[in-house]
Amino acid sequence: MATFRCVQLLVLAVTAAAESTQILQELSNTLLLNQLAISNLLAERDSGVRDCRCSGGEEESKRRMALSCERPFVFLHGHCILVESQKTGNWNEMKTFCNHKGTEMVKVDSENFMYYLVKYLHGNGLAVVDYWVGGSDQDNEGTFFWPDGTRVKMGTPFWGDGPDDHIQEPDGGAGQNCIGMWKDDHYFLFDYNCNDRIGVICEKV
Ligand SMILES: [Ca+2]
Ligand SMILES: [Ca+2]
Repeated sequence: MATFRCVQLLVLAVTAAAESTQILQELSNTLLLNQLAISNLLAERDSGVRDCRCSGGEEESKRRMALSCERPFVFLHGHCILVESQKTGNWNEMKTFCNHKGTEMVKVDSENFMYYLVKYLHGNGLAVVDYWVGGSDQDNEGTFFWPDGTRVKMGTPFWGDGPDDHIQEPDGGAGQNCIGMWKDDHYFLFDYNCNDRIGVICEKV
């Protein structure tokens, strides 16, 4: 009888231990899932997805783009970009460079994106040359358009000013029809002569 009681107690102990193990396992799984969720949120915050104040469809589109944006491209504040600092060329040559990679020259029409873009250049050893971006007024002097046909926003905070005259760009008239980001003026936008030879920033669209 004593032996049977011992067996009963042993079974109860084993059962309790098994239940404890299961509870611990469930707690561990919950912890792992929470950690994963937090790391995903942090990654989204850093990439700018969570900062996208856009409709549900647009946010889903940005999310898909973030997932498909693979090296050498980087996902930066809702844009999948490629910075080319080694190869330089005139505006048309560098437009072709981007097009051959299935991309367009970058559109910089959000101050937040511009902030993260310039920060990225400085933080990754890329603040070494000027860069072409997608805007130009080649087709209609004085009216600049991005590759997607939208108007380039003028004035502050996008456009820089000349170091000598302090007149805000664009200032080149018919002699300067292509937009670049000028290193020496903190990468603000400038209208350049389209034949200047500088780097380029491309963007998947
Ligand atoms: Ca012009
Ligand atoms: Ca200019």
